[in-house]
Amino acid sequence: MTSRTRVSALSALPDGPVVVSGWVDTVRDQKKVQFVILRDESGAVQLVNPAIRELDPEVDNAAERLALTETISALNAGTFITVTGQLKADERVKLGGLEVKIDSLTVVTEAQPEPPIAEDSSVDKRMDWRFLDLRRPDANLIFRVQTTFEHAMRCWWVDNDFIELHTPKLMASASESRAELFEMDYFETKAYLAQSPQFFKQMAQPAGFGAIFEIGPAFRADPSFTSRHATEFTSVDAEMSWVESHEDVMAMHESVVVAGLTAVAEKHGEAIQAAYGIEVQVPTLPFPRITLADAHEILKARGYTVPRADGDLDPEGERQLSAYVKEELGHDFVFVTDYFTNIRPFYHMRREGDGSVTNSYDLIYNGTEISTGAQREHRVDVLIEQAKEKGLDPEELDFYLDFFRHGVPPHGGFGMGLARFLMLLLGLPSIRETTYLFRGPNRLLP
Ligand code: AMO
Repeated sequence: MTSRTRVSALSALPDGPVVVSGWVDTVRDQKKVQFVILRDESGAVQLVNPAIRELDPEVDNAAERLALTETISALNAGTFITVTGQLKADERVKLGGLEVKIDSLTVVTEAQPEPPIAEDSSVDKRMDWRFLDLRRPDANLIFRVQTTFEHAMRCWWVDNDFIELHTPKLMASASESRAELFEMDYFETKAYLAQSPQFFKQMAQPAGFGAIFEIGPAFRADPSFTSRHATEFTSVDAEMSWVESHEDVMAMHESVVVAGLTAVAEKHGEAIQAAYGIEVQVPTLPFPRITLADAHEILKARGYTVPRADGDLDPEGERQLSAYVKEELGHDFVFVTDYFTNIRPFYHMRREGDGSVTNSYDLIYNGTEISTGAQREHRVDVLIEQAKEKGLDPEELDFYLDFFRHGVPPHGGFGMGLARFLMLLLGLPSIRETTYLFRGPNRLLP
């Protein structure tokens, strides 16, 4: 490792010699002076070189200085360089109030002269050249925010005695439904990519783990081209024993979200404001709760009738309901509870005394669904009936049903899309921006 100083650390140093490394952002090549803006993962700094344009015998080290001037003139944006120079604080320098006067410059790897993307390139073009797109400081920030958010959620769970799991993504059966299922050859048989860790996170309950979480990949063969769907996404999941209803799951869920957002606001609030013009709001507890039936009434009163015959909220319904909650309750989040049985999977527990609704919820954030959660049905005979009713073959589910045949506590949990959360937090138009490498029906590269 060279003893380079990260750009963000320069301001704490006294004037004097430094080594900085990064890529060339821009070059201003004036006759008498050259300026290079150098970027690294932590920020940008101005480098300066008093240029000489010919061999002048009056000047010390004229040959070296002429060579340096010519090297700088030939630098392409994107070229990675290492510079040794003299750091000097100077209030007049707009960029950070300091600059580095170059003593020597090494071209480490050269970039081609024409960058393949510009700031106004289409999102698809930018995704083709994602590694260059990610050099934008505001793109870099997204993944710093993601790191902080995940870390804070993980800390919350660890502090509350949850066990972290890594469940397999190769499965012998569908985990959510036969729809949107990736099938693949697996030696003499077929395998399926996990649509969620649903079955295996539930398995931790009869395993006696008490409470678990997982942050990992999930796959959906979803052919749609919306701003919120990917064929591979990172799913944030939790599951815990001894819940009395979905209410206990929501209480855990909202605490985890608040822990994540508190850390993001503290660490990145200013940077997010500067990059995206958004003030990170740490939501108050508890989040509002509205039943799905009431949500329909609220929307109707606003002049919007949900078009879906099955009663599920469509994207416009979610937006309108969020707008209502924001106006009336000043909250960015809303739990929509008591989903109708016909639009929920077989493993959701139905309401005692009213089989038409489930002990379940969706969490909506700034107008879009980010999560589904529920209390699970843990009585095996009821579970088998519900599976049959949903057109599933209990024999295919036998390995899962076994989890409920040898003692299991009542339990519940949720799944939450990480990229969706970040998109809604930062007010970005698509999860393509908040996924490191997006995967969609026509994107497998890079
Ligand atoms: P669900 O299918 O609603 O529930 O998924 C949970 C959350 O995962 C995210 N998500 C997606 N993100 C990007 N692209 C997709 N194609 C995609 N599909 C889902 C969303 C969604 O709200 N097992 C249940 C959860 C549970 O009950 O614990 C499940 O997977 O943010």
